[in-house]
Amino acid sequence: MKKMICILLCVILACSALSVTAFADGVSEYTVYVTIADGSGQIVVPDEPISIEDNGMPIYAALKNIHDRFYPGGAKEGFEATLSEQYGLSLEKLWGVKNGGSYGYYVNNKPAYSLDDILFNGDHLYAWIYRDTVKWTDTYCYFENNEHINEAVAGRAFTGRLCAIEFDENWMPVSVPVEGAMITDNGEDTGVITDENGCFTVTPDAKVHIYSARSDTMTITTPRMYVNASFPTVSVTISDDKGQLQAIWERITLYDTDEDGKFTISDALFIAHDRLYEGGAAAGYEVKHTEQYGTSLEKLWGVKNGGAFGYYVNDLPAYSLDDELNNGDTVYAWIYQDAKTWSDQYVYFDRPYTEIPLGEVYEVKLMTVTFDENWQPVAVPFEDAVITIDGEETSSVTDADGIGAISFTTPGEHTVSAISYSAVITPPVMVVNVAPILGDADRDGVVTVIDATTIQKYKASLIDEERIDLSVSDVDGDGVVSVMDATRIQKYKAKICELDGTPIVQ
Ligand SMILES: [Ca+2]
Ligand SMILES: [Ca+2]
Ligand SMILES: [Ca+2]
Repeated sequence: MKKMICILLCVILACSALSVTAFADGVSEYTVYVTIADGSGQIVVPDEPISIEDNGMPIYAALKNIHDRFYPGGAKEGFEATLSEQYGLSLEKLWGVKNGGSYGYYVNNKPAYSLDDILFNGDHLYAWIYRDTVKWTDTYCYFENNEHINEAVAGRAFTGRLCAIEFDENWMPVSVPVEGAMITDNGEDTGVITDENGCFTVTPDAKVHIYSARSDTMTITTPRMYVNASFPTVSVTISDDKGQLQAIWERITLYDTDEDGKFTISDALFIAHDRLYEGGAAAGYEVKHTEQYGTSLEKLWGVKNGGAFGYYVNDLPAYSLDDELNNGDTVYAWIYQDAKTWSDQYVYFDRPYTEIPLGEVYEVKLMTVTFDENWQPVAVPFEDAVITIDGEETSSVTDADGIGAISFTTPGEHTVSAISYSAVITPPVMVVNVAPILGDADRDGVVTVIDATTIQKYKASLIDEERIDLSVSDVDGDGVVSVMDATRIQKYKAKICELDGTPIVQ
C-alpha cells in the first residue's frame, strides 16, 4: 500500500512540476505569493511570486516550486509530502527540516486545512517551521494592512495593525490584536510597541521599508509588510500676468522647503521657481505668514501685485498655500491678468497629458469652474475658445460642450492650449505626446514609398542621421536598419504584405 501511495504522489508532483515549468517564463497574469519562515523565525523566502494557470495551484505544488527554485538541491533535498488514507497529503519536510510534522501553512492570513487546498490569483501562502516543536504554541501573526506593497508618503505617519489568529471554543479561527510587540524596520528595532489594539505608528523615510515584529511574551510567526515610502510627485503649471505659460506641468518631487513638516502647495511653487525662474525661488517667489491667514502669496513669477494670484489643485480651488499635496496632484498657479476686477476665469483641459498616434484626430474637452449659490465649485464646459498647438492657433473652436479637435503631423511632445477672444482666461494646457509611426522614416506622418527611398539613401550614405528617424526605420524588427526594411515598405505600399510581413491575400 505504501508503495502505491508513493507512486501516486510522484505522479502528482511530476504533473505539477510540468505545469509549473510551462508557466514559469510565460506571461501569465495569475500570480500567487509564497513566504517561508524557518525554525528560528527567519524568513527564508519572502513573498516570492509564482505564475499559475487560471484554475489555480495546490499548496503542495507551490511549495515544491519554491523549493525547486530556492532550496539548495531543490525540492528533492528540501521538501517532502506524504499521502496517507487517514490524513490525506501531509508535510514531512519543509526547508530541509524534518521535525515530525511541526509545520503551519496559512493562506491570506487564514489557516489552510490541507496541502491540496488550491491557491488562486493574488493569494498569499505563508508556510513555517514551528519554533516551539514541543507544545506547538506558535501563533500565526500578520499585519492587517498587509498589501503586497503599501504605498506611503515619506515623513508622514503610517499606521499599521498587528494581529494574530487564535481559535475559539469551536476551534474556529478568530483574529485578535497583538499587544506589546516590538516593530522592526529592515531587521532593526524601531522602539515602537504595538498598543492594546495591535496598532502602531511609524514615520518611514523615503525608501522601501520591510516592517516586521517580535514579541517577548508570545511565540509568533514572523510577520512582514513592505512599505514603499516616497516623496509625493506633483505637476506644476504657472502662468504669468500676460497669460503666458512659464511652467508647463513641470514634474516635481516635493521636499519640505519651509520645514513646516508638510508637503504643501507652497513647497511645490517654491521648487518650481527654484528650478525654472531666473535667480531661483529667492528672486521669483515670496510668501507671508500671518496668524490670521496662514501662508499667503506675496510674489509669483517675480510679480508683486498686492496678492492678485490664484492657485488650483486638481482643477479645484485650493483654500490655502498650506494645503497638503498628494502624489499625482496637479497645481496650477497664475497671476491675474486682470488685477483690477479679478475677472480671470480658470479654464482647463479635462486631462493634463495624453498620448495619441500621429495623424489621428483627437477630441479635447475644455472646462471652466463656476460657483453655485452655496459658493461650491461647479465644472462647466468652456465654449468658443480657439485651440492652439505649440502656440499656433488652429481652426478648431470649442463647441457648447467644450469639445474641440486636434491632430498632429509631427511626432514628439506638443503643447496644446486655448485662447478666448471673449473672456480673460488662464491659459489651459495639455501636454500631448505624439507617437511616431513605424516605417515613417522621413517623419512626415504617413508611410509612403518616400520612406523606403529615405532608408535606401541613408544606407547609401547619401543622407545623414538627422534626415531619418532610425527609431521607426527597422520595419521588419530584425534589430538593424537595412535595405530589407526599404523593401518591406515597398511591398507594403504595393499591397503585397502588411508592414509586419503578413502576406496580403488578394
Ligand atoms: Ca512644507
Ligand atoms: Ca513618411
Ligand atoms: Ca530591419
